[in-house]
Amino acid sequence: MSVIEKPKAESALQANSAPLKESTTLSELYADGAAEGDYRLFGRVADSDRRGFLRGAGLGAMTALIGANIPYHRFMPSGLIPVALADGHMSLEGKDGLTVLNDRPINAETPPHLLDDDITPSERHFVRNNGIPPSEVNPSTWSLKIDGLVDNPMDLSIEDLKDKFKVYTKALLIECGGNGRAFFDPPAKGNQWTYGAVACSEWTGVRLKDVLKAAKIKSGAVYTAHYGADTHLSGKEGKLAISRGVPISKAMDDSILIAFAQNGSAISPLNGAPLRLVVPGWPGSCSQKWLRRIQVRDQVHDGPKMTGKAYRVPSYSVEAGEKVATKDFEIIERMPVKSLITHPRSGAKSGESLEIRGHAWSGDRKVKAVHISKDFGATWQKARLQAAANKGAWQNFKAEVEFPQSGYYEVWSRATDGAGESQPHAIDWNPKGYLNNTLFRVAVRVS
Ligand SMILES: Nc1nc2c(c(=O)[nH]1)N[C@H]1C(S)=C(S)[C@@H](COP(=O)(O)O)O[C@H]1N2
Ligand SMILES: [Mo]
Repeated sequence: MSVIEKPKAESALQANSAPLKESTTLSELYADGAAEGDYRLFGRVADSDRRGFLRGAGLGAMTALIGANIPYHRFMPSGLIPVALADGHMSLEGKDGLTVLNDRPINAETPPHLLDDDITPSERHFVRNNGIPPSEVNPSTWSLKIDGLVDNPMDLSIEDLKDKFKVYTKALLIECGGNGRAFFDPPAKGNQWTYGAVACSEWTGVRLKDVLKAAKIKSGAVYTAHYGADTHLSGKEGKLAISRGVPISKAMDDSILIAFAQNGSAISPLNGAPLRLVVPGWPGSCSQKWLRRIQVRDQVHDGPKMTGKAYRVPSYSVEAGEKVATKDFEIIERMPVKSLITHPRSGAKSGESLEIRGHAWSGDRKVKAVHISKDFGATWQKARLQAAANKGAWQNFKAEVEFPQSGYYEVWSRATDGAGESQPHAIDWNPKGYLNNTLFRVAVRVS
């Protein structure tokens, strides 16, 4: 195989070699052609020994994008767009039917009708990546470090976790703090999640609480700090994509797992294999994937995406579009009460009666009732609401709706939690588009 030519426009690319913007998508990178795209994305990391093939960090990034090793990578020409990624049609390894919002890093949500199962299959669990996932993970050599403000720091293999601690399997909900961001006006920057940055898989692992107890937390401990094995989009050594934590009191919650299995099998690579945290009901960002280290701190964590405006909202309600000083932001803790209709899908045709199905949740709280309306909120009927499979899981609901005549209807769902909070018709705008829990609507055509 011959060495691939340098891209025609290389001098221009070099002249213009500002660091890649985090928001640049694959399709944008490849807009000028394969060689140019590859050079932009992988070229600078492979530059030192640039023989026209992918290697090193460039290869790692490519492997992560495809979600599999590339056995013949040494023959893979630089400038070749893997057909798996070609034409902007991203087929995500191990995922089924997800809508890709951003391909660099990979972010994909699940259409509501594909979330109909009580337990979300791994192929349908959304993906939210802030950086580049590790390209090689080996569960048998993986280790988790527990350190910081503890008397008994530990390095634990996955086998150690299984041997030393009680293993639990729980259905646990993960929802991204930015789920629903697409509906903010003026728009908020970031992934334009609609409804599907939420899932409830069954996770198997050990309780964070038990592990922290074994590490013997010292007095004065305030917060955890979570670290994963993914790398920053810039490729800079030691630069973290995201590192968040929770207050120690929250870390002691029975429901939080350090998980090594998802739905009875290995964790999906894009969902953090081989080890991740699952902190149900709090912003998904607390649930560190590819988990390598948990540090106990004597102050609130200040890692990437803990400070500034990330996963924070103004501490008072603001006008749409208003500028808010950074000091007026506070960390998001529990996610608000919410419901999702998973059957029928919006736009469905129906006869005179229709079964409505969905899920409802409210971070750290029970949902007390779900109400359904077929008349734009004029009247509401109570849905049959199940208890959660366990604390930290969503609750399923069903309702039978009768339509008086043919025509266009909207079916709305509104959950109310144990503290009496209900989903609102509209929520206060916030600069980064977090916590959108407005009531859920599907369109139904009755004929
Ligand atoms: N290491 C690591 N952990 C991470 C992230 C990440 O980018 N890197 N993203 C977080 C965010 S913002 C969310 S919403 C959840 C999403 O989990 P999922 O991708 O398994 O759906 O993972 C969290 N854990
Ligand atoms: Mo998130």
